[in-house]
Amino acid sequence: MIGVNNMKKITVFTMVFLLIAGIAYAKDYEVIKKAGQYDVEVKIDKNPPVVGDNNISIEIKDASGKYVTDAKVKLDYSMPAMPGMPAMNYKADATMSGDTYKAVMNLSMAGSWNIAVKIVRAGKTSSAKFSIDAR
Ligand SMILES: [Cu+2]
Repeated sequence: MIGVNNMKKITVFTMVFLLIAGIAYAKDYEVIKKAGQYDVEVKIDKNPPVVGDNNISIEIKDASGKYVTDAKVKLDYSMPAMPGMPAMNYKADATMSGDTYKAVMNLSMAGSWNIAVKIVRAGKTSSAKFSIDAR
């Protein structure tokens, strides 16, 4: 028979296990890309990305590894036309927060999306492009 103390131990153990499993599961979706001379690290808080709001954080470093904090950063995200659906194109402006640029990307349907992170700095635009699969 399981006593009250053992029951408590099992409960605590289960809670710790679920917490660790939850943290592992909640790991951000990460993409590392080059945009011209810049190293771009994109994190999406939903993994996999979802239909609806996805919070994106973007870190940009220059060739010497220093954070770039004086750029204008925009997000273009699109889905090419498919049967019964015209091409969809959306834009979002990122805002600065510490060393990170943040934006919210609202995906209107599941499937493959093309994303371009556009970095405008000193009159030049550099882009990092990648695709995601939204669920
Ligand atoms: Cu579509």
